[in-house]
Amino acid sequence: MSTDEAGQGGPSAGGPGNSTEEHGGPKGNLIQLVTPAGERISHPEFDPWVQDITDETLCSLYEDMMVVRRIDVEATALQRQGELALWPPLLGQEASQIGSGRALRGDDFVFSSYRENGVAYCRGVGLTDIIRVWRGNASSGWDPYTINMATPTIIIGAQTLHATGYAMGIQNDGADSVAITYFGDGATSEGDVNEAMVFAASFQAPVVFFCQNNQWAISEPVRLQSHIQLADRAAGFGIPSMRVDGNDVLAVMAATRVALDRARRGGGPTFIEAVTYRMGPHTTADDPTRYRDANELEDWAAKDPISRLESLLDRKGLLTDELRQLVQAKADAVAREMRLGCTTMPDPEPLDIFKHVYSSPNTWLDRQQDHYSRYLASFGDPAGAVSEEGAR
Ligand SMILES: Cc1ncc(C[n+]2csc(CCOP(=O)(O)OP(=O)(O)O)c2C)c(N)n1
Repeated sequence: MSTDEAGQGGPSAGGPGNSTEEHGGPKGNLIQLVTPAGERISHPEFDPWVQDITDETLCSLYEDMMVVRRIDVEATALQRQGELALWPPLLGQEASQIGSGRALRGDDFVFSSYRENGVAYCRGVGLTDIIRVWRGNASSGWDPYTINMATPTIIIGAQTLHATGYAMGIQNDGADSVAITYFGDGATSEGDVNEAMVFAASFQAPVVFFCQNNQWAISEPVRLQSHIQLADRAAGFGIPSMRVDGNDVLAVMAATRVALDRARRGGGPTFIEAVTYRMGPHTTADDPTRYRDANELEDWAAKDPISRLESLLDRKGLLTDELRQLVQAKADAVAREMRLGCTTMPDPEPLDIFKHVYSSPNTWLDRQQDHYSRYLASFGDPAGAVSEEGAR
């Protein structure tokens, strides 16, 4: 069926080691439409799903991938300069995120973890909204209904339950939109993800489980999470799955479209394993050199999703100086806007923390707010001071 030229290994059946290449484990069919060298290869089953992709669209996919990489670089710099508390880079996962994000319809709904800033970009998120939480200015970055994407879930895997519940709601409404949930390889070991898949299968809910297998869950390699390929886990739930080259934007788009179409037509959930690599640290607080081999990064750098698309564009005569300049200018403009939004973001009022906790009045919370107000007021009015201890 498909070639596995990228040699992108899934989990090994051979036990722990330090490489993410296959070690004798079963090698599933990796859906690939563009090789790491940028050669477009034919795939009878998946080609029809990207037949409409014109040269222009291909260039726009390239632009989006370059822009989100630039967002990542800028946000990392902002963190290093003390403007953000933390940032979870998506470096290396641009094809997985843009390929799937661009396959969605506006009325589909996304439930993601913290790393899907590329998907958020596809949904049209405000650039300041992406970084609001990471600056510590708000407990949530945006109104989910403005872009049909819930704000990121830090609790690993919990968003899969939200997606399944939302998908059951879509089903009850008789709509043909789809919920898609993004999570990592590590999340597949969480109870929440397994429970979400049980419910999704039982109710044939229109939900796509999009797993970005970036090979690492912080310092834990995927082979410790699973001795079979992650895509094969779905069979145990009665959920069809696909294993796609996550560094091939066209293949990811094709696979996501197949899954979305199945869900829209009442065919229930699909599990997609996008085989990719987290080229950066887990977050800016992490140092991956402590637990992974430099050779591994080098191997994956050779399969860089953006270089691959550039090679394809080059083969097609589309990678002109003009395109490069336009894309660079766009990426720089986005980075500038994001930086400005970050550094000029007004600090929140201390009492804002009580907003949006409950939708209706809550006497317990009101009491806490009142106590905290008096504590804050005490700084300006020593006579009415409440001790810090008392305010706790
Ligand atoms: C329920 C829960 N357990 C543990 C953590 C701590 N934690 C944060 S990120 C992470 C690893 C997640 O890895 P993976 O699911 O592969 O996603 P990735 O970060 O690679 O995108 C863990 C264990 C958490 N946030 N939530």
